[in-house]
Amino acid sequence: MIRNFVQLATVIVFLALPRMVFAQEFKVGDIEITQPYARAMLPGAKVGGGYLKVINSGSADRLVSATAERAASVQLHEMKMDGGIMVMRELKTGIAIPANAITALKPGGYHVMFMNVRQPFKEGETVKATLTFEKAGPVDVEFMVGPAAGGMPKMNHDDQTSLHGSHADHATMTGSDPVSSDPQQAIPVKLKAMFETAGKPLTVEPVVVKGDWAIAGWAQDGRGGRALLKKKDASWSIHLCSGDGLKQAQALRMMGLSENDAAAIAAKLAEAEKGMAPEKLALFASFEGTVMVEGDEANAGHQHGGHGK
Ligand SMILES: [Cu+2]
Repeated sequence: MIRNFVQLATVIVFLALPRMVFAQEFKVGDIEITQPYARAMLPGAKVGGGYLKVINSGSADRLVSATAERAASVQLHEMKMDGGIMVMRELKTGIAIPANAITALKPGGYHVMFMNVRQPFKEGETVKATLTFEKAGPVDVEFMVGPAAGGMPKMNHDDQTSLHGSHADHATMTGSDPVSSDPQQAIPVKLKAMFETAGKPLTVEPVVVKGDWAIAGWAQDGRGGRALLKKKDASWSIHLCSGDGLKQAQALRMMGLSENDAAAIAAKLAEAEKGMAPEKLALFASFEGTVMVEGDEANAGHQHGGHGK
């Protein structure tokens, strides 16, 4: 109930103030680009996601490519479930832009991927890019950089997807199952319920907890990473997936932990991983970038398999 109310309130505020929140609108032919935003990147991160809406009031078109000065290349990506694992793949032929429709590039779906970024995007920055449509041609846009933990710049809650009532991503990822009070049990159970499939067992260890936050290492099918979890209403949900970024207190602070919690959980993690096999730690480190999974601040976007290399 409270959650719905908060969402409703957010939607009303959003509808009332769209131009104040997002002054940027970019046009080419019958195509209008609104609300381009990117997520702040963690120190050392090389890839970053970009999101926007394409409002096409003309005939069908196709977003075929993108470039940005800040990135060696920009790819068009899609996130999709594949054999029970959420994976990201490049769309070499671009993204179809249907006639007279709004196409959203958003966490958990189509997005722009900035590759080999030299200077990680910082919150508050603007990232210039050029999007090229097959028919309408090129258009220069500016992505506003929002918080590393996800969500649009200058907005505290939810983003535009709630306007379309599309919480499908959330629905599949967010469980309200009752959970054992012991996080050492509850967290592996939760992760396995979400990601384990018949041929692909998931191992979860170590799990370290500080207050309402936890970090869990995971490995599956030759891949791995670390997940940051948050306890809400007595249930743990994945806040985001990352690699070595979750080892650093400073990075954890950027993800919303207090200074104390960040320092304490980073220390616990270092202690817990001390005796682990180097191959396992290398798997954790192999997860590139940071991907939001659940949360009120942003829609579910997930890349459990790590960025394909
Ligand atoms: Cu991607």
